[in-house]
Amino acid sequence: MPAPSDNMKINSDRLWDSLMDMARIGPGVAGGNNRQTLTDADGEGRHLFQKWCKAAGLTMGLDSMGNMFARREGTDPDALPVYVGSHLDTQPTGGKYDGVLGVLGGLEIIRTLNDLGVKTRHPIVVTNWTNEEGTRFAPPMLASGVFAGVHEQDWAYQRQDHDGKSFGDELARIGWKGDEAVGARKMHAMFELHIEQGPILEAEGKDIGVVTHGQGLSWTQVTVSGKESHTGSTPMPMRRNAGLGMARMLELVDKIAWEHAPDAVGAAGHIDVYPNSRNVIPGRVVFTVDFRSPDLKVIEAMETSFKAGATAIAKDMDLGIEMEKVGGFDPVTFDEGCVSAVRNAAERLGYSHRNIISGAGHDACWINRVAPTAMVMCPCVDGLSHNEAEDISREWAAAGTNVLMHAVVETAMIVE
Ligand code: HGY
Ligand code: MN
Ligand code: MN
Repeated sequence: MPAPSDNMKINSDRLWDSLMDMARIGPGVAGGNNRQTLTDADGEGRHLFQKWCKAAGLTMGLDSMGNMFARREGTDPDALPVYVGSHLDTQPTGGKYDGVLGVLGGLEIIRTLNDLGVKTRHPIVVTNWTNEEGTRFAPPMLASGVFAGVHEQDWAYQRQDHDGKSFGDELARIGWKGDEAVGARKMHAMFELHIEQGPILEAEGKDIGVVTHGQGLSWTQVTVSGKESHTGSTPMPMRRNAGLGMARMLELVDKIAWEHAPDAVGAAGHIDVYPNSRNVIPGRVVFTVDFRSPDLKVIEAMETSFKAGATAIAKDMDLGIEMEKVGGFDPVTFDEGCVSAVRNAAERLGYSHRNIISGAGHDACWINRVAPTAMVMCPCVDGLSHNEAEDISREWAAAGTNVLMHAVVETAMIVE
């Protein structure tokens, strides 16, 4: 079967216009997006994506986790489809490209193949995975995790947000709970295009990241309990300050990550303080420790070190402590064949490229368990993401989508 010719390119203006149109839904306060999963804005974004898919002649499937599957027929109806996609949900201070580029890049492939009248043997399915971010309902990549058999659907449905609303109820409320059994679909392969969300590609002047691996992640939710009391009239020796305990534990997280440099990272992005009143010593704090590394042993060592250190801090300060693992996945090695398809595409198209390990988690990390999977990355400005100032150039978006298209079409096999 012929490889795509090197002059087969996407319509970069059309891609950019679609990115900007989607960015108008669930706007943030500083030029980015706040289109959190299963909110009305997420529902609106889904409707827009569905409208575009219909206009491109695709048939839409929807499973019981709200995953969307827009299918373009191949010449062989029995051939397993090649999937391409990412996520439309964003962080509360999200950018316009995290996840969205991968979904709309997949749609742009379809639009281009339609323009060129190109047929493929395998069907191609553009996918929007529900709740990749895990910010409203932990853990991240929740729906692709259920699809890959990592999480049970009933457990996922019961995940609650900060206001006690459940995933299952919210999915039904926005009207995107499908009848299709999640995970029933079989894939020939899956490709995901994503911005790097780190500084390497831009710093090295590389157009494309050929993602060979994804680093692993561990999320531990920590609840520290002390005693609310007056910040003015309570003598220092009588205080049981949960906020101070947390501060010492966050110092410990940072210290542990540095001890495992250069590849390990650690922080806490989620912090709740109760009662969070200016003149009350915090009686309870809840925070989530996020450790990551390409090496599973390092992740486990960081978890063990933190647990021991945090327990000692709590004991020393007469505080209560509970720790619960609320998210995690092992480091991932992507499929050699799919990774080569990405690398060959970058070479055929003349883009500079380098192998890279993904610092962030992605739906592809779970789907890699059930189908040959690989990722394409493009640079982002200053490596910034999960910030409304997240930015990419049109050229980077086009390069990433062209490579994605060539990898997908080569795998789906062009039919003359
Ligand atoms: O947390 C992550 O790595 C992803 O952005 N959800
Ligand atoms: Mn993402
Ligand atoms: Mn993200």
